[in-house]
Amino acid sequence: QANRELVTKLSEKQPEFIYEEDKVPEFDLPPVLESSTESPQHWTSVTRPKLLQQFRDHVYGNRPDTKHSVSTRQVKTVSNAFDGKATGHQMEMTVSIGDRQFSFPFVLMTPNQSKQPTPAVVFINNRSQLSLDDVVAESDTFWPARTLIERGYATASFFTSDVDPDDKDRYSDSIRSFFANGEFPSQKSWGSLSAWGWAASRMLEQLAAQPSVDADRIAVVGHSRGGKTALWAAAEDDRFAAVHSNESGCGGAALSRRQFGESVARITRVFPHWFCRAFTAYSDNESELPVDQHQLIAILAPRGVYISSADEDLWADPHGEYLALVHSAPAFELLGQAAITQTSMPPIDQQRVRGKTGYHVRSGPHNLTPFDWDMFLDFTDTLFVR
Ligand code: GTR
Repeated sequence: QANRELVTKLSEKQPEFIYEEDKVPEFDLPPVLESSTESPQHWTSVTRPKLLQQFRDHVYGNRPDTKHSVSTRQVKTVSNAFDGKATGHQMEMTVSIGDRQFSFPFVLMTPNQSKQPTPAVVFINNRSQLSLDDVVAESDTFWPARTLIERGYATASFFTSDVDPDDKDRYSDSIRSFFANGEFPSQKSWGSLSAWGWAASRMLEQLAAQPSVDADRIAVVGHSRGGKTALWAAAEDDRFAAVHSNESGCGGAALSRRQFGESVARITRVFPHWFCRAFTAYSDNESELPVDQHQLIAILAPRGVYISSADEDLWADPHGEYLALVHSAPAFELLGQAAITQTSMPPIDQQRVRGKTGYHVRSGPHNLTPFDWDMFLDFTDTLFVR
């Protein structure tokens, strides 16, 4: 589907990366199910936990099991945000281990006039720190809090770098360093994506604790590095009922073995802090990876998974993102759910939904737009309808 001119331009500018389908190497994908006669019980108790552990050990890292406690403080409340439709809270979360503490801000918005408990969205904001005042002033469409409220969703969000600085040279300021008491991460310990996913789970708990929120209908949404995080957050935490991973590319929804656009070698060189150190071993060696990203989506079954791409965002490999979703289908089907299985991509700007999975490729560049949000909320509305 990709626009020819763009492919030529990118291929000339960055000849070391693959931007053309016929340059994609041949590969075999590791299977989602261990056998064609696998039972749902076997998947849930054996195959899925094994895959999850492989993703921890080889891609995203293992979270610490250090005993800790979490508390929150209300910094400011606005009870009539969005023409009286929402109450907003500027919050601060503090994680304590012994007498050491780590704090970060977050914002929580709940609809004012909901008769029944509402669904909710955790948004992983990788772009900027937004204060409650920013959110109420609607200065940003990246996290369209008003739209979410008007569509009947509560929502909470934090800025990734407030939890784990998005900078390979700032480990000492991260929650990972805090948990490790300053010790350098081992080969298999968590990277920033997992730390951000951990924070997404804390947001889920804050939303679930609101009397107006239905804890069984909480989704997690992220764009790009935030989209990689959203998938991993939901893999680690099955309390998330749905995921939207927008243009997440390499280390997100895109199949690593295709090496299309961003590769494992490039991502681990430029963003080594995102993954566990062991992932670097698969640079230019993708066929040795014990897993690929379709299995990450499979781990999320039978929950709702929505993947989206942008047609000019070849760096994130739209086709590879779509194929990963299609190849995750056996897990959904085993668990009695329908999922997208069609191998050809849907037309640009048209949503495809089948059962528990959904997809669109939007026209235009890498971004999370109101269109992407609308498509995702249309999808979750089908899942969350009561
Ligand atoms: C790019 C990176 C991608 C993607 C993107 C983003 O520089 O190569 O993996 O995460 O940033 O987060 O916008």
